[in-house]
Amino acid sequence: MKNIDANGHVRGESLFIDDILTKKHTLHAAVFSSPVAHAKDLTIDTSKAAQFPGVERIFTAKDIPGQNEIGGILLDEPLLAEDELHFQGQPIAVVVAESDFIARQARALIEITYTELPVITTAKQAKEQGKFINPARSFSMGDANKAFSDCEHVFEDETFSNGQEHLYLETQGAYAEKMENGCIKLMSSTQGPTVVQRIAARVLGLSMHKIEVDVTRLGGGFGGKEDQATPWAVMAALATHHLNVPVKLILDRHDDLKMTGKRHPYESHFKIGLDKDYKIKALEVEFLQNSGAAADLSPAIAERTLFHATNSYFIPNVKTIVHSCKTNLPPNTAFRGFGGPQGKFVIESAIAKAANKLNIPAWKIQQANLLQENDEFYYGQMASQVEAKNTWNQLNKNININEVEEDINLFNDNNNQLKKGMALMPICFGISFTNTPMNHARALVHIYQDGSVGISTGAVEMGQSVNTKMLQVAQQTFSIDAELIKLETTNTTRVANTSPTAASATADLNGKALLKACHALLDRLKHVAADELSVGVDTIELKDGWAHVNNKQTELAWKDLVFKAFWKRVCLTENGHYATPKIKFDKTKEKGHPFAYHVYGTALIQTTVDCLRGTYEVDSIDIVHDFGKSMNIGVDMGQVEGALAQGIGWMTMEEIAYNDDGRLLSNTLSTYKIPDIFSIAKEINVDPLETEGNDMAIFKSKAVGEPPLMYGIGVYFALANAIKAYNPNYQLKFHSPMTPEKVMMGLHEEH
Ligand code: MTE
Ligand code: LUZ
Ligand code: MOS
Repeated sequence: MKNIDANGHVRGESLFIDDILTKKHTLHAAVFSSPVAHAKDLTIDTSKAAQFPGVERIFTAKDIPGQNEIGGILLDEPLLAEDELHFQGQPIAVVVAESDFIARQARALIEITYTELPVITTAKQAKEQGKFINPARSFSMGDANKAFSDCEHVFEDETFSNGQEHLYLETQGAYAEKMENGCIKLMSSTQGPTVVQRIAARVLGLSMHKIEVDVTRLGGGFGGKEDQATPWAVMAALATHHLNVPVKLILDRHDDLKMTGKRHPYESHFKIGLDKDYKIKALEVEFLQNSGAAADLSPAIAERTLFHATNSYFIPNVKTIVHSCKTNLPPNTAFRGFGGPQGKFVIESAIAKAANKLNIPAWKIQQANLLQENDEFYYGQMASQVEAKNTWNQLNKNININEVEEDINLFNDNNNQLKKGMALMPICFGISFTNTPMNHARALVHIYQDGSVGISTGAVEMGQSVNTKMLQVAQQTFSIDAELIKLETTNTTRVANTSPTAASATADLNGKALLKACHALLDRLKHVAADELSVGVDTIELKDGWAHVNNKQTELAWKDLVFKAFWKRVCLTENGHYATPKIKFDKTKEKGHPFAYHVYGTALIQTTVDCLRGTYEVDSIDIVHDFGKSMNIGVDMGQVEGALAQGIGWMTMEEIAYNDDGRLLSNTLSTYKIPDIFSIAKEINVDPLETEGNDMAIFKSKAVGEPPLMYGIGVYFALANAIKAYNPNYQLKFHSPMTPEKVMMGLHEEH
């Protein structure tokens, strides 16, 4: 089935926040934010700005009727600054005016004073000064310390992986309307409608039942709207609450880039130990996460970094620790992979370091250490239905790794200006929110008396086509024409207490809830059909829009059956609830079974570096990916390609830069470059691994949203290998992204 939004998107008819037709008297808001990264003694004078023609009112922290607090995991972040400023771009005031343009002009007239304080921009500085978001977390298995002394080879080094801007096409925004009895309706571009509802209620001092959040779709989220869509919606709600007219707040790109957090940069230190057969016996990693000025989702992201610190390898002795370091940058947040990519970059760096020192290809170490059935992940879960070797072997069958390596060596022997490099990149990603209580969902299904169906779930459509998958679940269960089924908006009054659309688990959680609801309704309809046809209910099947008895089609059509059920006063509405079984995690021991299952895959990346210019191309990426039994291969292939492009961008060209004052330098799309059609691979082959699938996944179709991003990490190492082929003195460094400037320096460094 094609993405059900395809026609609307192509015609420009799909609705995003800015497309909602605003009501008469709607006002527009713009956010005034901190020009400095760290200060105290803030005073705010809005009098000049308030007199600007067309300005209705300017809101500051004083106007907040409830709690000035938007933190989710920790209560450490105000909606609007009071006395202290903690990052450039931190919201201070909301200007509400007749138009967007007026609001933006007026905000330039707001005057503030403050006393500046020293600024911290890197995780290392923060650690040196003892500035942390929360206590460090540490996972371990075996005894790494002791194991190192038995190792034949031990290597250590430092790594850095940079942040990443989400660059969703639709910037952050919301539209708020006052309803009767002091209630507020919020249209928000959020991955977490319940997060917005809960925080809006807290800030306004209202109960959650007075706030309704409605989400049609997002023009991309990528994690950037899991937590950070909230403040803008709450600001619009605050203005509506006071002014009693609708208020729209949409960040322009410049404000969005400046005010919102990004993927976390990490500075890390690893130590890896191998035996004489290149088996990894011990690993120690210290991760320094640059969390920014408030917790946001940092503690959860730090946790996932630890979970993925061993990628798809079995290592018997591991000790990892992560510090969430408090800096004066915008609070960094969820981004596709959620700390997993940062964890994997370090283990892959460690393997590359070892390979380089031992003068063998890294893939030999990777291959020798792949996870096997019943290996224990170092957080206690036993590996099952492991596809690490299967994806590797199938890839090797598709494209012989040895031959590729020989071809590349031959090419490099015969070329001076161009050098090729290859790398393998296996992935293993755990599916479930690592915070076990978040793994549940609900779905509400109405069958209308004419036989059409309306579906509401907690899933938010953000381009990943989750609505298409939800429609497929209902369509396949009822066996009716897809035209009869409609996906409703995601709305907190229809489906409450939702977890955000995140962790790649949305289709699983909401799909399983929906499946339960559909089965309950199907069962009721079968009883009605059995009654109508005077046969046993076990003989009934609903197929292709008709009731069948013992596999023979009857005269009873879906629509007539539904109407008869309605006439018999059978309930045609059902609410399904699903909570992932079996998962658990004990934080006091840091052990458990946190994931429903893991997604595996292996990629082979080939690159060419132009050693005169320092430029490069990704020639090809061959992947064998574990989709389980994909329920929509078109959609899933799209997810692999999109994630891969983002992974390549993160590792090669996307370079976030802050100066020492905490000012974002890469604050426009001319200074922050994301991959285009020319910079992703010239050839991408994605081969689905044949498997039985996994029962914990919806229709055995595994989660696909985030894992393939991590194939992009291999591009870094393929490029490093190409540089090495040109310059034998090149000392492998683990400092991403691998920009052409870095390639150039690597090509010509002397040691
Ligand atoms: N695909 C598109 N087109 N747009 C997005 O914003 N977000 C990604 C991924 N794929 C995203 C996307 C992220 S970060 C996640 S967690 C998953 O989709 C969430 O959706 P799922 O749980 O339905 O896979
Ligand atoms: N969000 C979250 C996530 O709150 N918990 C998670 O474990 C997670 N994992 C991936 C992406 N988002
Ligand atoms: Mo995705 S980082 O879980 O929104």
